[in-house]
Amino acid sequence: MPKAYVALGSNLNEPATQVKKAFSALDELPKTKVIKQSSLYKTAPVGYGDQPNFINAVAEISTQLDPEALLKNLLDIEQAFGRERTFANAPRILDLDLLYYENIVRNTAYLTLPHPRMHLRGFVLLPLAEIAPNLEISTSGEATKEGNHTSNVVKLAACFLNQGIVKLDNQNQT
Ligand code: PH2
Ligand code: MG
Ligand code: MG
Repeated sequence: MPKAYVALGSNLNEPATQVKKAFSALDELPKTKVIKQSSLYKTAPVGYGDQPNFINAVAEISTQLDPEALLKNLLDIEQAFGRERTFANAPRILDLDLLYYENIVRNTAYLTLPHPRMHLRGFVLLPLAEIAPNLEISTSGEATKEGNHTSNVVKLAACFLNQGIVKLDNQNQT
């Protein structure tokens, strides 16, 4: 079955609880199973800084949904959790971003694959490196035929150590 990676993020209404519930919601999607889940990470907000810290994590799933159907299902889960869309990078109950789906490249208005900014985000790279250390990801923004540079996710994650990202252990999951 095709393999995909999904980034989870929350910084409202007990974020750790939201992210744990979201792993279960992913596992309950049709034709989809969660294969691996990263630890939870407490992360400082990136972009719009005046908001609470986030809990971030990454899931590896296997799915028979095509990428567009999977994205639609992720957006439906966000809605079911009560996500309200106000402004870009606003605080949120749940954000589910489709990072990577097999080796599929998409550049449509609805979906860009691989996710064009994941190589710039420590809150994605550290949990991703934990569960998929051998993954090579595009670092050229958009994966085009020419100039598609890739780099190993562990090497990329190393650039973001000591930047306000704390891996939570099993005793300390908030
Ligand atoms: N998501 C954003 C913008 N900034 N910062 C952190 N720490 N975690 C996120 O999930 C996050 C963010 C846009 O989706
Ligand atoms: Mg996001
Ligand atoms: Mg999103």
